[in-house]
This record gives sequence, structure tokens and C-alpha cells, in this order.
Amino acid sequence: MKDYKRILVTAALPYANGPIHIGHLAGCYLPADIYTRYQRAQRRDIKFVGGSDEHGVPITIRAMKEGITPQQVVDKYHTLIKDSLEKMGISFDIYSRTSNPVHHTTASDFFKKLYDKGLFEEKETEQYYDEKANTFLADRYITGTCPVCGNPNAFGDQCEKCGSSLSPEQLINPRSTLSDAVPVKRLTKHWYFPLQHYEAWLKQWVLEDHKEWKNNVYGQCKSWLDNGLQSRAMTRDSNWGIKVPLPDTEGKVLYVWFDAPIGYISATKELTAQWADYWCKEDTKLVHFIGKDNIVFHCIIFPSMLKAHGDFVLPDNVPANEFLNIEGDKVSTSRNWAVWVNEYLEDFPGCEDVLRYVLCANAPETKDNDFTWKDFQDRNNNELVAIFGNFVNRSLVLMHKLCGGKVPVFHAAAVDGDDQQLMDDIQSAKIRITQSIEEYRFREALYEIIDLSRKGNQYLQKKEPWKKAGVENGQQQIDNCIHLSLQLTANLAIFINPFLPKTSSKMLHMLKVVERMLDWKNAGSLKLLREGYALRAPELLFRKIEDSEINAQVEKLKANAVAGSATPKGGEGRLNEAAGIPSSAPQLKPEIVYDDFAKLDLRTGKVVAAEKVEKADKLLKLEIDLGFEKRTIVSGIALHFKPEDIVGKQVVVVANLAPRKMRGIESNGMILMAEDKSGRLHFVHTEDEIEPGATVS
Ligand code: B3M
Ligand code: ZN
Repeated sequence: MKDYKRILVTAALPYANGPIHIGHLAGCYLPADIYTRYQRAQRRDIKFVGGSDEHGVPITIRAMKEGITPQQVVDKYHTLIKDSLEKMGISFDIYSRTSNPVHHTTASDFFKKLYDKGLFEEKETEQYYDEKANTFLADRYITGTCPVCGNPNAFGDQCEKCGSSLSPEQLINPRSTLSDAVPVKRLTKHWYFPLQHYEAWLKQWVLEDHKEWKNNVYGQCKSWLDNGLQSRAMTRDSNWGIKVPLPDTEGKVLYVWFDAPIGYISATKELTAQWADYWCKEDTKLVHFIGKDNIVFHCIIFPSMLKAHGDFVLPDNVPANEFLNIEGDKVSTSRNWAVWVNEYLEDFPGCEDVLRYVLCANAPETKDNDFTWKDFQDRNNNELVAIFGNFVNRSLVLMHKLCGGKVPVFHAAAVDGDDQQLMDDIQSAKIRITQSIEEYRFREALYEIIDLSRKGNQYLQKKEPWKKAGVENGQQQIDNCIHLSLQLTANLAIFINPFLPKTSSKMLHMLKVVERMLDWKNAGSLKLLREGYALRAPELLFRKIEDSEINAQVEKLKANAVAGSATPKGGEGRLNEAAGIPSSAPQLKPEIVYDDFAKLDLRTGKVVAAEKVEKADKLLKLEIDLGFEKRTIVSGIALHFKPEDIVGKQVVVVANLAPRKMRGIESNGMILMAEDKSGRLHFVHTEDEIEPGATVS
């Protein structure tokens, strides 16, 4: 391992187009904060930078939806996000924003440097244009009917109803969301960064030199690199963003994914005059905390940009988390299926650490995980209250009862096997907790801490100091038991500090010790509290969470959820930017019961005729023989198959789907298709040819 002199931690810059939800916290802010607080306790030179991402399509869409300017959008949400993060104890050294002038200069200079080195390719391509609004249209600005499910409000990059990823060409009846005009194609010039030139280098740097990266991160990088990289446009047609720093480029801005990661550099510049130490010296350890949808940008695109630029260090690690689902369903800001951090803070005042605990104990570190309110309650009541809080409370209460409110003397000669075991447990826990945090396994570290407090409870239970008064050597046994319990309590304050900082502060107050005690080097010591030292009265660290509170949250979640709405409330704009990223694990739809499935009447059929639908380049009109009758089905597969090639094909049909008119033709059912990774469609049929009309189940 390299010998690092300083650490720079970054956490993804959230789009300032909506409030943050608990998935954001679990994804990157909480792990970044835990890591940072731990490194501070190690007294290492560390800076933690972040800020709002204020450019890109998501912001302009939000502005359009709310009928305000993009500037008003970012002002509003930057403030809200910053406030939520602060209240949750996410301890950035600076939380900046990409609309700041220093960022505009930094990003422009970066672009200019690559341009001057001749690293960009200049290309003219056709893009959709809105002639009424006089502007080019990002894919998200184009809506139309989904060729797959018929949703009339699908976006040019994705249908939110059926989840298909689309390109604007596939939409039936495409319209501009700005003016309702039919978009036309126009030539426009952009600057492309040839990622393929960095492929060989990336293969060495990621796949060979960073085998220690998390499996989910390494796997996604490998799949990108195996598929081959292509040039990517680093500029866009828009009026919102950082102007392209070249002559005659009115109406062109830097691609948001070009400027946003440079925001880490700008924020460091704003933070300290020594910023260049953190960015340009090889003995800096740069760590990017992100969610899995940002992996390609942080592991492939941004490193290639940094490499091309030449002045900056590369990340040492990118410990990305997977997604956190809510109550079994994928978070969706457009359906409002989310737990918003600002609302949690209002509903559970003083319980910030509880949320931090639950989100870390259940963090999606290796796979997508599910947050449920019941689990939230259980973890609070059964782990924080009943194990950790209980041990700390008992130790202090017993000290007041049996030892006159002071740390009792430790009698080394009277140590027994249980005492020794507890002392050993503290030592070995330190080794495991330290190693887990260093290697970004925070939930494992947290588990160790709770387990250590569980051992404390078992120790008290076994020693029963309350029964020792009057027995031979009784006071010595009491003293040792309480002394060790209190030393363990002090150790727990050190261990829990990166995870639950408020809880740790409360413990410091009760133990009447200064913050300096929390230095990580003190962990494992059994001399943290002086003999004879008077401590404060205990106060409860956690309160029980009642069924009624949990039920209210579940009801609120369900009541506020809206069925697939056409305009996104929050961050789905990212899909536009990230379209095509292979994710490591497929996102399944919510679980159904057998009865849901049994409602489908699936039948085998045979295509007996097929023709193109006039003025709809994606649609084919099919005649399907179902044995007992012939059906007309309109299917959005014209871009994939020629009519003459599919006559005679066997298909599987959803035979009881309600009829629907498409381009004036009534469609009676739907045929099943499978889509491969490249987006090609394949018919689903039985292995042997069988008569039409057979049931499929
Ligand atoms: N704003 C996307 C997101 O919030 C983007 C991250 C930028 S990190 C440089 O998922
Ligand atoms: Zn659809």
C-alpha cells in the first residue's frame, strides 16, 4: 500500500433540482462522512469536499415545471439540500455549488487546456431542434407515445411507465415539451472527447492496478471496458451551464458531466489556499464516494479527463454503493416514492443518529437493499435502545448505586477470567473495526461495535455486581466490574463517534471528558477514565419508537405516492446523462403474488400477415392467428423487423389485454418480446412448433 500524506474525500454533487432522500444519504453522504470522521479521529490530514450540481438538463426541466428560472431552482434546492446534510451531521469541510465563479473559471480552464492540447474531436451531427422555441432539445425534452407500452407521456430517453430505455427516434408522435412543436433534425457542432484513446491505459489502471476496488465497481468498469469506449460529446446546446470557452459558440455549454466532477477541484480551491497539495501531489489519497449510477463517470470518464489534463492525481478508490429501495419498491422521485430527509428531520426531531444507524447497518454496500419502517423501528428498539443504550445506561446507573458516583479503583490482583475476556474483546474489536473502516466496510464495523456493547451486557449479566455486596472480596469484584464497564463505555464513545456523532457527544458529556479523548489512538485503552473521577448522572441515549409513529410513516408514504406522473419531480434527469450504463444488478419490478400473474391470459399465436403502419416508422400492424380467432395487433417493432421476415413466426400473445387504438387502428393484445443487452428485440416462442391458441403459464 502506498504511503499517503493527505486524504481528499469527495461525495457526489447532488443535482439542485429537488430535496435529497434517504437513498442519497445511504448511497454516498453517510459513508463519506463516516470515513472522514474516522480519519479525523486518526488525526490524519483530510479534507471532505462537496457541493450542489447546478447545471444540466435536470435543473432546466425542473425550472420549466415550476415556471421559474433555473437560477431560482438552484437557489431554492441548494439551500434545502445543504441544510438537510448539515442537520444529518454530514461534516463537509466545504459544501459549495457549481454556479460559483471559481468553478466556472476552473471548468473553463480545464476545457481550454484539453482543447489547446488538441485532444477534442470536433463533429457536426444532427440533433433534435424545436423551431417554435428556437432551441435544440435534449432527449428528456421530447415526449411521445412509448412504442413498448403505449404510455402517451414517455420521454425521449426513457418510458417511466414500463422502464424501457428509448431514443427520441423510437417515440410515436414525438413532441417538444417546450412548445409542443414536432421536433426536427438540425446540424450542430460539438466537441467530443475520444475515450477510446484511453482504453488501454484504463484497462491497466482499473483492471490491473485496482483489483482491490469493490466488486460492484470493478465489475461495472470491466463491462464498460470490455464493450469498448467511444467518443463522448463534452458540450451541449443549452443556455444553462458553463459557456464553451471558444469563439462563436453562442448557445453552447459544457456537458454537465464534464463540469460537475471538476466541481470537486473548485470546491477545494474555495476551501484552502493549499488546494494544489490535495490535487497535484502524488502522495494524496483521493477517494470518491458515489452511488452506482455514477460509476462510469468517476471511474472512466473523469479519470481519463484528469489523465489528459496531466496536472492532477487520480482516485485511489471509488467505493460506490448500490441502491436503497423503500418498502420493497424502487425509489422514484416522480412517483414520490421516497423518504425525504427534510421531512424525516421534522417528523423525528433529535433522531438524526437513528437514521444514520439504520442506513449504515442496512447499507447497500454490496447489493441493492430495502429500507422498511418496520426494520427502522426494530433496529432502533432492539439494537440501539436494548443493546447499546442499555449497556451505557446500566454502567452509569450501577456506578452511581454501587460506587458512589465515581470511577472505582481497579484491583489488578482480583482480575478473573471474565474480566480478562472483556479486556481482550475490546482490543480485538479495535483491530477489526479499524480494518473494516479502512477498507470501506462500514456496516461490518458498525456491527462489531454493537456486538461489543452486547458483550458488555452479557458481562454485567454474568458478574451481577448488584448481588456482590457483603460477599467475600465483594467490593473488589464490584469495583472491577464497574471500572471495566465504564472503560468499555468510553471505548464505545470513540468507536461510535464516526457513525453516530451526536450519541458520542452525549456520552462524552456523561463521562465528563473532553473531545480529545475521541482520538482513535485512545481506542483499546483501559485507562480512559481516571480512578476516583466523578461522572455525571446518566441520560438515555435513545428513545423507543412506537408502532403508531411507524404506521404513520408507512401511511404517509403510500398516501403521497402518485401513479406514474409525466414530469419528474426530482433527479431522474440523470438517466438522460447516464443512459446506457450497464448496471451490475438488474432492477426487478416489485414482487407480485401468484394471483397477479394468473390474471394474464397468455396464448401461442402465429403471425399470418404484417405491414407497416403509415406515417409511423416504429409500428407494424400484425394479423395473428390464435387458433380460435384472428387478431389485429399493433406492435412497436418496425425498427427491428421487416414485415416480410416475420410472417409465419410463432409468438406468445397477451390475449386478454384491453383493446387500444394506435394511429387509428385498434390493437387487440400484445406480443411478448425479449430485449438483449444491445437493445435488439427477439420473439418469445415455444421450443417446438405447436398449434396456435395453446395457453402459456
Ligand atoms: N449530480 C448525478 C447524481 O446526482 C450528479 C452527480 C455529480 S458528481 C460529480 O446522481
Ligand atoms: Zn413504456
